[in-house]
Amino acid sequence: MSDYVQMWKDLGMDLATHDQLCQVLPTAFGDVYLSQENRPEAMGFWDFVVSEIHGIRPKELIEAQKNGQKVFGTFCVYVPDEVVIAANGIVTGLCGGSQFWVPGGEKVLPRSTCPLIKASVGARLDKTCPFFRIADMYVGETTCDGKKKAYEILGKDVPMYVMDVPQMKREKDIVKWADEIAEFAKKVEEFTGNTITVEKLNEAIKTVNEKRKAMARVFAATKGENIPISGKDRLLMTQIAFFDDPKRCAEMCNKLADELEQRNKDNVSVFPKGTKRILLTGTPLAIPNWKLHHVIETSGAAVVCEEMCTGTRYFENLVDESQTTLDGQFRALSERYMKNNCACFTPNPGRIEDVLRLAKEYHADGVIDVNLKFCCLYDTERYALENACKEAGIRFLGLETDYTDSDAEQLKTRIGAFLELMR
Ligand code: BJ8
Repeated sequence: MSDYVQMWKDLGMDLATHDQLCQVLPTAFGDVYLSQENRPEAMGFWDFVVSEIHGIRPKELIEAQKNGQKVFGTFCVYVPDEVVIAANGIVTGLCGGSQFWVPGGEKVLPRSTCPLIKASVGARLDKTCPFFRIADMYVGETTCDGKKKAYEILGKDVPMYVMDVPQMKREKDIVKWADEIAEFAKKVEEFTGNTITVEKLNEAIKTVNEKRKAMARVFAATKGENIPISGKDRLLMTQIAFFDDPKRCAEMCNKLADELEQRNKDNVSVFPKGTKRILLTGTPLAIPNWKLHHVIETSGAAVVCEEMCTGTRYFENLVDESQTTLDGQFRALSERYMKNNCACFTPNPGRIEDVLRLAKEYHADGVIDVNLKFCCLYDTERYALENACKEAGIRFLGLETDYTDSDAEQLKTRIGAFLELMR
């Protein structure tokens, strides 16, 4: 990535500290990803993107900015990309998934904050992530308390817009979220200088729907007995989807799906027959958090699906494309986004229904619920989820972890014992 040094300098990054990150990432990626056998050829695209993670896409974004486009950084799957795209803006995910950034976050946040928030704040304050430097505006949301307060710190030296996410799902909440989306659209118009028309928003809705459909095809490939792709590889595809151009993302995911569907026809599996199938649920796994998938898949099981924001919550449910007024489109967006079942809602029976449904669809032998330390929302929801799984006769394991490797051995032992029970 040395070709990008000047670009990083121009972005005001801390090059010495950033170098340390650049040194560890290839080894971590090699150990976790390149050690796998018989990977789908189409994964070459995502391997390349990771090898240039702080170079190739940032360069594209900077070029787009030179051509007058604005970049919006987001932290949650409730923020509707469609609105930004309709105003000729670009969306990039900003959630931090590395322990490297956590100490920087701990300088200003309580230690008892979830690692995702600490890493995101650390990445910004330590000046070691180009995406945080490039974004012209950050878009936050009122989901959990930790994020809400962190946005006050993050918004100190960059324009910050916070969307007020309802905490319940009554009709009046859907109306409220549609209003909130309409207000966000006004802000985006003002910031980009571009008007959002019905036609442009409809085109953006179709673009994002196509991306969702393509990702859904990749996921669907592991519903059958044959497992043509590892959970690790599918997770990487999902993680990169938050950063990539949506049209290219759809194209590459469709290409991967074609290969996986052919592999299924030819019975090409990346796991031996009879490998135990795990449905993972819980808090999101932002790049480069591959720890749990790695432990599970090197313990003799396969992750066949993720009920997570870095999983099915990101692409399930399409936005209605038939609306002919902006109000109708905002309502359609609200309805789709409010189908997302984050633990910040109360009550949140939809997530439990999703987990039970997905366990069936993907023929899971067991559910592992993973919680990032100090996320009390998902931690508390575990009680109801575990009971529902037990009632449905689904084996359940609850785990809590962070971004460090200090609990890797303990995780291996607990996951190993869980798999042993299944056998
Ligand atoms: S829709 S899961 S992306 S809020 S893990 S920061 S909730 S303390 S990331 Fe999330 Fe949107 Fe919900 Fe998804 Fe807070 Fe919990 Fe940390 Fe979390």
